[in-house]
Amino acid sequence: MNRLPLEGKVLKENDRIAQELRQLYDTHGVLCLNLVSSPGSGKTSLLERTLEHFPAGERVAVLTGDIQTENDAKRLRRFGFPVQQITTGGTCHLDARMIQRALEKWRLQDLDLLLVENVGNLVCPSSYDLGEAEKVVVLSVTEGEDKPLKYPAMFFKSELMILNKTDLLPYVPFEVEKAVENARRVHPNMDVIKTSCVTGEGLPEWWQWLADRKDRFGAARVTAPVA
Ligand SMILES: Nc1nc2c(ncn2[C@@H]2O[C@H](COP(=O)(O)OP(=O)(O)O)[C@@H](O)[C@H]2O)c(=O)[nH]1
Ligand SMILES: [Mg+2]
Repeated sequence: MNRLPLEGKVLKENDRIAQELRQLYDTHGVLCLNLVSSPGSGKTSLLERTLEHFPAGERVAVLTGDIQTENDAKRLRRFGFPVQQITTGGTCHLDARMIQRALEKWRLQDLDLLLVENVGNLVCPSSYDLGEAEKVVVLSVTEGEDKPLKYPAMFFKSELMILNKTDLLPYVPFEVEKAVENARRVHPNMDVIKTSCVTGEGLPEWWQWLADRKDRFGAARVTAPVA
């Protein structure tokens, strides 16, 4: 009986903190992106290939969320950039408070880019704003072309769909055009990049997308940069 009002309150509180985070990112010129997908689509693999590509001086950090284990943080720390694991202990999404707590350990003025890997789940993370500039949804070719239609909120709220594991296309019945069409039925003109974290296909396009987003974010900032 009390479920809806309570849920509404939690989401309202989350939105308040997310707004504080957004203001903080703006003040310090940090572009925050929230990577979402089902478990196993390749979020951590994409982040590995991204960190591997960055020069040592890149001002990037990663927060990676899972219900249990430090596995993803261990995979990502190998590249020398700041990485923190957030274990939710059962919660199916990251929320803004978890991000706020994690960020207490870092100086935002040392960063230009914050990449957040959300808990693998195509439902709950769509309801929790983390103060990010944009969401990026990863869909892999083993999941079926219909997922954008089944989980529309996630695709509607994401600016970019990474269609990952294209190296597996010869082995699975998956129509790329259909998947893109479904995504764009939910989110017209959504950006789409096809990648393989195994062969490296499409990764330069993703890196370029990131660079363009950083430039666009920098140009659109409303607050003057802080020293
Ligand atoms: N064949 C293939 N496997 C991939 C690709 N990207 C990730 N994987 C594999 O998919 C599994 C899940 O990847 P992971 O990055 O942990 O996914 P996450 O749960 O979304 O973070 C791992 O076994 C990866 O090696 C890809 O592009 N092609
Ligand atoms: Mg992962």
